[in-house]
Amino acid sequence: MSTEDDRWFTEAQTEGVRLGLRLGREILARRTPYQDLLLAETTELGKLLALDGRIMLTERDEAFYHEMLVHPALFGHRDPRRVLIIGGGDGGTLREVLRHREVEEAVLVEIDEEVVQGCEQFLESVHRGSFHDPRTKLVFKPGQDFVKEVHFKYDVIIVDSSDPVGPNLPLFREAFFRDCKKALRQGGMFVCQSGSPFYYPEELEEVYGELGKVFGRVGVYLGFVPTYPSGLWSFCIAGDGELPLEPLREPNFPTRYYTPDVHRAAFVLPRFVEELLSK
Ligand code: SPD
Repeated sequence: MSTEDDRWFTEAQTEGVRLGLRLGREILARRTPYQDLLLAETTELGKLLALDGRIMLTERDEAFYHEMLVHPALFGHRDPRRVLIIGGGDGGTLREVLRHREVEEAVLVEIDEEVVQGCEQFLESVHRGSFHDPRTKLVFKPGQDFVKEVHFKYDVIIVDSSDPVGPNLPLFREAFFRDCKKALRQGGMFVCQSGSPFYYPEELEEVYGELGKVFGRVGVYLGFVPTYPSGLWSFCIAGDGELPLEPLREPNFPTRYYTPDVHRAAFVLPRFVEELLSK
């Protein structure tokens, strides 16, 4: 941050690379029981949500991320009625899930109630009322505890977490993936964000490897999120049946990034990503 009228939010994307967003009005800045929460206006990208100094979303590009986290699994599943979301307290993933008319129930499990409260109040453009949809159930507890104890089964489990550091690490480990597999119905799919293959190839490699110990099939696909490190973003999708390389339905709602062709193309990987997955 610099002077009063020239304040910047700077994320250290690596030890030697930073991304800076010029800020306008600060909306909310507080320490919750779990993390530092910041909501602020930026001068070019709309509102910013950052947790522990990491960009979770900006209004300008959040749809790119949320659509790509949700739609390959939901359009690739034959009948996605019950969906479990771990994390995603801003409501963007929930919003995209609820756009699928097949979905009868969406359970969102978020560790930090203050994230949901802050986003509900100040990020209407992101959640669009999804917290109050009659199909939504909100649970506040660590995702790993929820899946360990849950008796219901889901068609799709989506992990919308922050990066695999500190308190988020359990959400990227084999034990958690095993509990998720138990919580999936037959034909179910698991999907998570798996970081920047450019700056953090070892994170993707690790998640891919851990998922491979648990699920019969694991796939990787890519999207573009300009405010995440390097912009090129990876997702891992896993299950015991066919991977959803082809969408089974077309969107009957407007999207900003996802199309059926983008869905197919996202699974085509550049050489450096193929190579790191074949190690
Ligand atoms: N490097 C940041 C990755 C964050 C991924 N999840 C963001 C949550 C938005 N719903």
